[in-house]
Amino acid sequence: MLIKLITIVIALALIAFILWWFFGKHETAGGAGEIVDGVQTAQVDVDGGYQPATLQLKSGLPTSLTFHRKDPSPCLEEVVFSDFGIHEKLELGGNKTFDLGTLQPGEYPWACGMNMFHGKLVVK
Ligand SMILES: [Cu+2]
Repeated sequence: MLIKLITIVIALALIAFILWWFFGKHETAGGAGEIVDGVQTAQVDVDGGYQPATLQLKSGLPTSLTFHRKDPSPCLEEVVFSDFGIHEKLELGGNKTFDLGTLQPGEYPWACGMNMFHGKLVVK
């Protein structure tokens, strides 16, 4: 009787965990910029998507964003950042730095060349 009860409890816990794993909101905190001598810099690793996919930045500072591509898939070889007129190829294993100027508050999305992977800057 007790064994049965324990089994049911474990089964329910397992189901709850599976549901959480697949459907729960895994809130990724996102990355932040680094401010050195009044210039804000941030880096995004391109590796099976964008890490971090959300960057929290401050407005009113000259900002540069670097993409570091680790992923060989052709899907991620281009980055499109329409708010800044950017549509560039990323070299595998290389860094590409974009000068974004001084940012205004808002959200600025970017995507891969096929619009399958997405990331965004959240500027406050
Ligand atoms: Cu793509």
